[in-house]
Amino acid sequence: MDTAPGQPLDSTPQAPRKVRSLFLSDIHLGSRACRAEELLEFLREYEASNIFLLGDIVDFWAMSRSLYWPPAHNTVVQKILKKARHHVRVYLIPGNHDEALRDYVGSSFGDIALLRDHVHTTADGHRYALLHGDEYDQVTHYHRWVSVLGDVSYTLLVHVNRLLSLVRRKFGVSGHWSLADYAKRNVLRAVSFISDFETSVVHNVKKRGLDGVICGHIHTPAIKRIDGLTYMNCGDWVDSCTAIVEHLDGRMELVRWTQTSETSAAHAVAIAEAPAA
Ligand SMILES: [Mn+2]
Repeated sequence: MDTAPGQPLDSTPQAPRKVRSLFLSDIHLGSRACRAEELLEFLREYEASNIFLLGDIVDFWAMSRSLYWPPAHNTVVQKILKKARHHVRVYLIPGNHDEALRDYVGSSFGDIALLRDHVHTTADGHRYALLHGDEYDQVTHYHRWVSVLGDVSYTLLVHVNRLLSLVRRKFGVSGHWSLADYAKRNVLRAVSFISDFETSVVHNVKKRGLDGVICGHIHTPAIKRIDGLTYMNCGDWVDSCTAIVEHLDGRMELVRWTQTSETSAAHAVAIAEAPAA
C-alpha cells in the first residue's frame, strides 16, 4: 500500500471512540442513494451509550417505487439491533419516509424504542428537543406529491453526482464537489427553504423553554446558534455522511465521515462544535 509522506498508516484497527450519544438521521435504507458501507464503517468507529435515529432511516417511499435492499442495508439493521441487545439504548423517531412507523410510537420493536418526540438531556444538563422535522417543512406538509417529486429528482441528482465524481477521479481532478450539494445550496436557498425551516424549528422549540434542537429532514448538516438556541441538524447518509455526536462531557459536535487522502482510510472528522451559549 502506498502512503503519502507524513500520512500515518491506517491499517491498524483503532479502539472505538467512547461517546455518550450518536444522533443520525436520513439514512434512507432501501434507496439506491443510501451510503450504507460508509455508515457501517462510521458505526464501527464509535462506542456510544445512546443512539438516536431521527427519522427517514428506512425509505419506504423509495421501496414502494422499486425494491432495492442490498446486503449492506441488512448489515446496518443487524448492527444496530445487535448494539441494542448489548446495552446500547437505541431510540427511533420516525420521519416522513418511514411515517408508517408512527403508528407504533410508544412501543418498541426488538430493543429499539419508538418515540414521537423526545427531550434529551446532555451530560452537562442542556435540554434538546429531538425530532425529524418534516412538520416544519411547508412543502412536505402541504403538498406531499411535490415532496415525492423532489425526492425522485434528488435521487437522480445523487446518481449523476456519482458519475461525475467517477469522471473527476479518472481525470485526476482532486477535491470533493457535490452536485446535489451545489443544487441544494442554489435552488433551495433561492426559495430560502433552509432558513425558513431552521427558523420555524427553532421558533417552536423556544416556546417550549428548551436549549435547542437536534433534527434532520432537510439533508443539510449544521450546528449553530439561532435566536439564542442551539440548532443542530444531523445531515444525511445519502450525500453528506454526517452525524451529531455528544461527547462524554456533554460537548456537542458535528462530524463528517471523510477520506482524508486517496490512500488513507476514512474517519469521522469533526467539522464544528456547538457554539457556547
Ligand atoms: Mn424527511
